[in-house]
Amino acid sequence: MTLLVVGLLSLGVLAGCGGGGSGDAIEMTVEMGINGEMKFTPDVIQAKKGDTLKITLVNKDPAVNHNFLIPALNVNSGQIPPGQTSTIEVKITQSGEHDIICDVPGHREAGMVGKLIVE
Ligand SMILES: [Cu+2]
Repeated sequence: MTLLVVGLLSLGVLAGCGGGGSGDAIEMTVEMGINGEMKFTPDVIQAKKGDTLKITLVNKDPAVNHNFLIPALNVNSGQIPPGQTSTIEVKITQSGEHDIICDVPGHREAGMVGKLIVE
């Protein structure tokens, strides 16, 4: 029940904040650890150089901390406990394909990786 309420609330927040905007500021949500799986959802993010991404990170995992790093851009969310949300801003300064990882021990190896693809 609590999870359902939280889910509905976050949908409401997304609907409230989404749409339109100032051109190069892009809001998105990345969920982590859905059903306890070592995954980012989505695991591919596309952007253009010069964009600023406002990424809301939602740790859906029932039991495990996760984090979100883009080493090439010096992005590190810090630890996000189960059920918690954190928002980060990422200024896209380099084109190319950048790795996204969770560096909690064992998670990267278990497949908790993604890509930021910058045109
Ligand atoms: Cu993780």
